[in-house]
Amino acid sequence: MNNRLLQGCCLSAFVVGSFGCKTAPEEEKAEKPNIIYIMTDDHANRALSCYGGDLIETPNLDRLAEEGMRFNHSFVTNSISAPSRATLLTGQYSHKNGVIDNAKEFDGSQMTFPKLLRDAGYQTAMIGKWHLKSEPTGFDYWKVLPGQGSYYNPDFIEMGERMRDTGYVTDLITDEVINWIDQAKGKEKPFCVLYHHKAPHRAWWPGPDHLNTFDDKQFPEPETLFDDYEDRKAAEAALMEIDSNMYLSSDLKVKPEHVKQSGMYPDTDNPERFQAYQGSLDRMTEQQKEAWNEAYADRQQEFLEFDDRTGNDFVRWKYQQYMEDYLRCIAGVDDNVGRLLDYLEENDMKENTIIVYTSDQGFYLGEHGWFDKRFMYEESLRMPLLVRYPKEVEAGSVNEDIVLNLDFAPTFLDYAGVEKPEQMQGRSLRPVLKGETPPNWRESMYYHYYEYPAWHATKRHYGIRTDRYKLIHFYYDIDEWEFYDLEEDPNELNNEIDNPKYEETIKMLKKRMEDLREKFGDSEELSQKYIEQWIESGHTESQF
Ligand code: SGN
Ligand code: CA
Repeated sequence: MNNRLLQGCCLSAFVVGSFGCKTAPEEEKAEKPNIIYIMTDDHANRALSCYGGDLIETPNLDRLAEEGMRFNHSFVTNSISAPSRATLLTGQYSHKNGVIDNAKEFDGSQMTFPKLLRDAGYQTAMIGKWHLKSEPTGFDYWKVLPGQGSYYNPDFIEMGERMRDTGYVTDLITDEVINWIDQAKGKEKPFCVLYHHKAPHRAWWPGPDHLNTFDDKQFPEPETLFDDYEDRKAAEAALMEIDSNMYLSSDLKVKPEHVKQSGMYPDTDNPERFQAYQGSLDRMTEQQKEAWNEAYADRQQEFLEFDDRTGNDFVRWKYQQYMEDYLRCIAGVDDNVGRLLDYLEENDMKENTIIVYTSDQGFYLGEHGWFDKRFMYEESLRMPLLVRYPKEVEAGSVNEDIVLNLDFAPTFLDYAGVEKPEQMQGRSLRPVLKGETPPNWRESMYYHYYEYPAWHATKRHYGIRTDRYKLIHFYYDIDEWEFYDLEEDPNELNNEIDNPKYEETIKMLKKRMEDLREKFGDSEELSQKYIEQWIESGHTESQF
């Protein structure tokens, strides 16, 4: 037995409260790293400069990439919020942890990594967007947004008690995280905090510090802004187009009276949306509102003066406003992550703290003409993933392995010296982070999305992705297969499912996908069961 293994044994012996070789608490603290897991909501890779995006500079997130590892093939297994969060906690696919869609409640009695870390002597906290309906379990401290939360002066639930804080959500969540770490750092035990932002989730309301950021910027348009969805029936049926599914009021911040004045009401907006817009404004203090109205005055003018609000130029204008707001929210995240990084440096905590930066899934920034996520196409499948841990991760390294949100739980347990429970379906990234990817690392990933009919009308589908190919099956009220050669067609515009050239590859992928379904315990029967449950609970229509 080598030294590391021996150490591991001692640690787990101590952890389970056994006898034999006990480690002193101070020693244990020195050995076990602190863990800070940062997750934003809907942050697309293209909106980080370290991923080569040309939309925004993110100097603080880039610091993590420069001082740690950047992953280029980090994927979500079900591209939507609550399922992604349940997978993070359990290390299991949605059909195993039960949260297959945003409507499901997380069963908090399940095994989760925070519970296991706590048992292993960690102090644990969960701060920010939770979105799992049931109360958080496994945390010494939690303070979460109810549901999706609000951007301005948000309500929080702190250990069961509801309150309203004054300020901007990204700043407030960061304050709480720094405060919690500040008291946790003096204790004997290492800590793990889940630091979950609401930003940059729809409806993209930027904070007071960034109301005028990008005022003069013209954002480059994605090549596929005017996609015609040829040979892609599910894409065609989706309701997430900037053109026809983005609201002037609540999404684009055009005042309801101006929408009415333009003659575009009631065709393109509705009273609920007006209310949503007004509701967000009503949360603001007088001072916040004044700053907001001043910053958004120009947009009202531009809108009212727009010549033809029916053509492609108007879609382009909407895209520009969308990018302004979305990226302003990201700028707020970047500042706040910077604040946390500075705090860690000032407090000598950089070396012994693992920091992970990721998002609950990716997002469309105009690709295919869209906003939102859900599809297994690249922009929403991919998540940013940056990991800094100076002790084991080479600064400035870049990784191309396929890694999944299933892997976080096993990774954190590995660092804490806790054995991975059998039911966890991911793998520890620790060797990958060390630059020693095991030879039997996964060569493909399995995906399954369920929430339909529902928001944005994204049909149910499952699929497989390798480093080069992607095969997707859309089912339920459709039976469509899609196949993409990502090397030839990175924008996924050419569905090659009927191209004889790929016949063998497609056959091989179908087989591999069946193997993965079996390995992970997914099946047709389960898909059917979930459809029945969904319809029974009254979800029969889609909205946007
Ligand atoms: C809200 C949004 C949707 C979004 C879902 C899920 N509508 O319902 O656009 O797809 O959240 O997002 S909104 O008008 O209320 O903003 S998720 O990230 O939480 O899954
Ligand atoms: Ca999300």
